[in-house]
Amino acid sequence: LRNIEELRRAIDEQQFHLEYQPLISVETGRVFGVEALVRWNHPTRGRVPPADFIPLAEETGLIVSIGDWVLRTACAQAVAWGEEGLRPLTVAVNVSARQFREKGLHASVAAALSKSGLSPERLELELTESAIMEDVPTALFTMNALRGLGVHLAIDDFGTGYSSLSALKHFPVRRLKIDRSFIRDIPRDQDDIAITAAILSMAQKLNLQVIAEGVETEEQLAMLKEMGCKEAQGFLIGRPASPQAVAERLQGEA
Ligand code: G
Ligand code: G
Ligand code: MN
Ligand code: NA
Repeated sequence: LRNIEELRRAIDEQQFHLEYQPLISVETGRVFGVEALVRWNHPTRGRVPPADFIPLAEETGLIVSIGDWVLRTACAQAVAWGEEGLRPLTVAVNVSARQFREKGLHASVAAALSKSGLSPERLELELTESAIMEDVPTALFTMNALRGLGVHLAIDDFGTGYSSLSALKHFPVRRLKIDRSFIRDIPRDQDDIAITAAILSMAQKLNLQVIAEGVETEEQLAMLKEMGCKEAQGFLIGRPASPQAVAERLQGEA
């Protein structure tokens, strides 16, 4: 219970900040976007990993105000980078199952866009497979409404839930993010290679982009490239980093 109070205080006292992890094109190595990841710097406990507070935030509903802050901050940051002269990037924001079910999500996204002035097509919302498969008709309605704002949608942690392939066909998503558990043991694990190949082939037929998450080694990146995976994310490519570090990297790339 003490944790709930601490989480509330963290929101009020703005103890959160965002880091941004690069998303690259495998072919060129160029950064095309970043994923925003929330970080909690607790006044006495130091850095609290998201895995230690996102679940509690979900249970208590506090994720809604945290998520609202994340959306506003990420959109504002994307605009700030532009004002520094960086080329336009996609900014991806995680939306948890609870946030996805809340009626206020659409308004929260719309407000983040209008307050920041970010062009909607630059924002991508990462939805989890389990959140959208829970109630497909409702999910479809919500996703179409979000698309109506002009933002893009991605399915995060893809392969860990049970996507009905027929539902996938109807979802207005642009990108699948292959869960890092399938990438971890590539190129050693033949099953993981087969699963990744199946996702790539299905995505191609459905006209979806695919990004491999959790790429940590050159061998993984080389294998993914050979398999036709066009996008990657992971510690090899870049750790989640401050806005300043992202700006420096992009300036170096330009
Ligand atoms: O950053 P890290 O890999 O430790 O994140 C752990 C988990 O927390 C991941 O599942 C990630 O999606 C989730 N997470 C990180 N930032 C956010 C956020 O801003 N909102 C939500 N809902 N989840 C987040
Ligand atoms: O669930 P989601 O995909 O949003 O989780 C993102 C989390 O994955 C972030 O917390 C980020 O720190 C973590 N992450 C990103 N790249 C890697 C990687 O190469 N290896 C591992 N183990 N974790 C990663
Ligand atoms: Mn994610
Ligand atoms: Na993921």
